[in-house]
Amino acid sequence: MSIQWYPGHMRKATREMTKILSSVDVILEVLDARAPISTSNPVIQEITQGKPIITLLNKSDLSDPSYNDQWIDYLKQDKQKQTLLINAMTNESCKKIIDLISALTRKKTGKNTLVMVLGIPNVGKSSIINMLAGRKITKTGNEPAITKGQQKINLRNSIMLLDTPGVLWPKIEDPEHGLKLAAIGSIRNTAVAYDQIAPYIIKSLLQKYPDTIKNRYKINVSSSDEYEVLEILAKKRGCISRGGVPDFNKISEIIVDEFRRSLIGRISLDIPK
Ligand SMILES: Nc1nc2c(ncn2[C@@H]2O[C@H](COP(=O)(O)OP(=O)(O)OP(=O)(O)O)[C@@H](O)[C@H]2O)c(=O)[nH]1
Ligand SMILES: [Mg+2]
Repeated sequence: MSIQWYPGHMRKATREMTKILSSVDVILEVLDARAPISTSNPVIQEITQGKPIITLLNKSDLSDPSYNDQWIDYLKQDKQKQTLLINAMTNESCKKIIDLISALTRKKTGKNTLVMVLGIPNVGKSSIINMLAGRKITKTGNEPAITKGQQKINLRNSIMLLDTPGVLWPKIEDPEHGLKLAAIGSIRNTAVAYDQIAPYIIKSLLQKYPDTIKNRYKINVSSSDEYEVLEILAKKRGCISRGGVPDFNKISEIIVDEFRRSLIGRISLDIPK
């Protein structure tokens, strides 16, 4: 089952990004540090070729710290791009980002530097703009498609930032890829339901982070079957429908929410080879 969530505004946004690209000086490509490969949009890769690109691995406070540096090393193999690991909820990385932008545009004189911020939905593009501006200037929110159109923000140091709506591509062929994007909140819940995402999260935890389930939910997991574990969790959390059957929708919503808020632990879904 491939996943399709490509509403009209994304098609329009991709067209508008392509149109303005010739006047863009630097691209800030935002990826989610929990899934740096899966959050990289092949269409964006294609249209931005030849432009100076700074890749920001955002939400590094949510990803598995033991993989963060490995991902940076891996991404640095691409000599066309500069790469930084960041957390948009703090302003620690502001100076580094501004310095990199300035270094890439040093030769220019007299005119503003236009920096376009690109990425799939919910990776933190608008939050990064607010961090760089030092104030809440663009709308953010923990669901995809918060930003609906381009917005220019003038920083004091002759840098003009361009916020853009998160865009996906017309069809995500690999179902696991789609589930990863849904797990981190980049695909709307109406396109991939909680009771599809939660079994995927549990399966990933059982394979890669088995202790997290034990620690968070205080259960002994002897089963390697994600549905059996979900059933145990439903009972433990009181998610029982009339007639005593486990309410899979309810427990699924809880698991997805706790995963997204990092309550289960700092978990990465793309694992470096
Ligand atoms: N923990 C954590 N949360 C973050 C970080 N960056 C952004 N967020 C949160 O992630 C959610 C999405 O952030 P936005 O800045 O709205 O994301 P966006 O990429 O602009 O999303 P769209 O406009 O919908 O494409 C918000 O709830 C932010 O508070 C981060 O580095 N760490
Ligand atoms: Mg936004």
